[in-house]
Amino acid sequence: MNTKNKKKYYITTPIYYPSGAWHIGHCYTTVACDAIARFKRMQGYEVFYLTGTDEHGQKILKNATEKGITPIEFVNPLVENIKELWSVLDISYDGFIRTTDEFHKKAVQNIFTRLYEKGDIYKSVYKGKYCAPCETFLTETQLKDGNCPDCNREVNDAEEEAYFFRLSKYGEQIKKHLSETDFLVPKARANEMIKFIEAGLEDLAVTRTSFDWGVKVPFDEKHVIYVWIDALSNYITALGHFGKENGECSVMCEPRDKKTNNNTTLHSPLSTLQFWPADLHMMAKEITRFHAIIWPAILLSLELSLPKQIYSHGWILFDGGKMSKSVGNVVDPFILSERYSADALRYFLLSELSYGQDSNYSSEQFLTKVNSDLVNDLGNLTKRTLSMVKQYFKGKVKIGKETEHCKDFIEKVNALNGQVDEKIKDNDVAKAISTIFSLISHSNKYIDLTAPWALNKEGKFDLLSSVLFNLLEAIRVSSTLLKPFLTKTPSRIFEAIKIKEPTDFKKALHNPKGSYNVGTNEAVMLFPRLDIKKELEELASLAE
Ligand code: ME8
Repeated sequence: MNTKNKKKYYITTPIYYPSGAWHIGHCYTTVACDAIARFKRMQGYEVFYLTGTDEHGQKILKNATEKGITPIEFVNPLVENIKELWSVLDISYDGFIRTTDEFHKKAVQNIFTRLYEKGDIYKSVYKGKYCAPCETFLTETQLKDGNCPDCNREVNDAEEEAYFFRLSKYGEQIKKHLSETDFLVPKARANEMIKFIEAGLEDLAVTRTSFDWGVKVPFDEKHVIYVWIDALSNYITALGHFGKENGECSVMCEPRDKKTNNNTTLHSPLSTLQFWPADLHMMAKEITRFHAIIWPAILLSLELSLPKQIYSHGWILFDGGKMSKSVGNVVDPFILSERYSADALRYFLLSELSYGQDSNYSSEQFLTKVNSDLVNDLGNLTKRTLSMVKQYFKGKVKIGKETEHCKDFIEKVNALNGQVDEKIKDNDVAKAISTIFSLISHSNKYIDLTAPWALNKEGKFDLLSSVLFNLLEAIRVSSTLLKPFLTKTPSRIFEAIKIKEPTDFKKALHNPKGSYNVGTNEAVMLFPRLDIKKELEELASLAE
């Protein structure tokens, strides 16, 4: 594939801690980034989508020790499991990085040495507080009511020899960048970060000596590099920066779906370096500070460009992350996708979290959303339209006479692409998908308004053909735009309306069709209607 002249787009999720069972919270960021990555690919960008796992640190060591196994024995099955999860959810990542990858560890050592040689890392004694769950050293001023400002849990006194990174040196520069640009969105989070910097940035302890599950400081091996320098660096080491042979990228996956160009692109090894700076780092709000303050400071010190944007989304809230029997809340993504399909789970996640906001998860909300949007709106529109085209025209319709509301309707269909693109530019996947679904629900209203059955009775076949043609156009355009969000359903719709599945927006959306021949086969059932009461009982038993 010739990728020489394509515009590049680099998007990342956080690298997740393999410390316990994966839940729908982890899926949120990964599915949201996947939708954006697929959207950009369909717009013709050469995309690099990176995800992975953050495997070092005290917490993981503790979990492994408690189980009587080594840390790597502890993380390996969890890493396999998350890859399986991403396969179930059709995540089209181009690279998967593990912080235990040899090339990454070497690159982190090179980064550490570069920072040290620059004079931005120095040795001193760390005295202060440490939050073990967040693996974060904290100063007194950072504590909130004596507790960790991020997780609100208790902190311990700590004192040890450590290397420090001169974070304070970069505070003003980062503050300016946060105030004057859209570097961090939503803006409210940028304002929080500005306040944080104004309260006084202190240098950051970046090594530890009390445990050794981590990357060793190359010139002082009793120190391990504390997790955040190790973890944040993944965004550049994955592309080959600071590697032994600078430019050799070791995390690339083979393209998984060449046919539809839907998944990954095979990037030539040296070209991956050029994906930096990232276009978008996405994460939830609790780790915004690390991405919006510490990471830029490291990059400034390394004299690399800053990422173009950081989007910090809200949380899916559920009973402390646990499945709850009393309300039947299942947060295990494997169970939900197996029972209701990966597309149902993708749809729910993508549409549920409003831009930057939190949202409570409940099984009831999930099931209700599937029934109302996927079964009623999308499923019914496809089924009703196809059965009318078959009944009235033996499957064949073409563009014809237009009434005033036909014109309005087609204008709406034609405007959809631009509207969805605007939302994606804002990283607002929920608005993007709801914009598509509002056309779908509007199409159902258009059926009621134009009453094709009456047109048939009155013998207005030209108009009837036109109405049904317009509906097929709405289905075709909305399914094309839905492809980045739902990965299986649009293919089934294209099969049902008998057109070739589009692989890029430009060709598909700028070439309106003049006619359809959908054949006379039985209509497809996209999503079966759920009996909510029964499903809640089933889920309650699965949540045990
Ligand atoms: O913080 N709602 O890893 P982590 C929404 N290793 N998003 C959620 C979520 C929820 N309930 N739960 C998890 C780490 N997430 C570090 C990151 S990056 C250099 C290092 C998502 O396993 C969300 O993206 O705790 C959140 O920021 C991330 O998982 C935290 O993952």
